[in-house]
Amino acid sequence: MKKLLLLLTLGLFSSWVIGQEVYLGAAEPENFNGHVSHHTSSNYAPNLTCPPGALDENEPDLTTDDFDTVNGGCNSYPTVFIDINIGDTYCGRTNTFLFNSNNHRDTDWYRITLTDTKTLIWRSIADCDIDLYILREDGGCTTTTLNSTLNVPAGTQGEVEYTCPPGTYYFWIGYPYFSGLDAGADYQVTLLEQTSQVPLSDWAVYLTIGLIFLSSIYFVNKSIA
Ligand SMILES: [Ca+2]
Repeated sequence: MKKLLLLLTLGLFSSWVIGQEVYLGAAEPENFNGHVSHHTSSNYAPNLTCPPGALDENEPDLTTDDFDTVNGGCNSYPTVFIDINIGDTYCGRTNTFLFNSNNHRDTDWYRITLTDTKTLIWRSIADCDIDLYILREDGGCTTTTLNSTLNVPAGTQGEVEYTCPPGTYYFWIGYPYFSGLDAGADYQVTLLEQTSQVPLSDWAVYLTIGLIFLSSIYFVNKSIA
């Protein structure tokens, strides 16, 4: 019964996202034509080490017929997310596995609720190719994809950015394919806020220009008097 509910959830979710021309699902879709052999280039040696202060995703690699009970987001039943804060870095893993003899991938969903508008950056580097998405939650698992970057190569930093009004947002990371990564790979992902504060050095320039301008007016007036 539990598996049936999960499959129903996956089926509903998959058909919705295919209609949106993005695919966030864990199960390999029937029409998937990605290049499975395109994953981690042969000369790339996994080398990520988790930086000090980073948080642990705490999800073991999924194996045959496993449920994602940590952060499978809308691919899990019931849905489950990791609530992330701005400035957090998570060290995690992603992999591929079989579920009901079908190809599946681990998808990791992080969530934040904003009370004011912020420009957020979803940045990652991984020991395998990855996809990144920023999604707006429009009610449960009805979502709108706001930005994405696909097939970020292993060992390369990728990021997506979006100016988010108040609301709830999902930040998605996962392997672009559904097989070929059963041994799993490490990733690091960070949620950052883009600030537009004027650097201190720029203020010094503006102040100098202002003083020159005021001095000019003073001396012009003095010479006329
Ligand atoms: Ca994971």
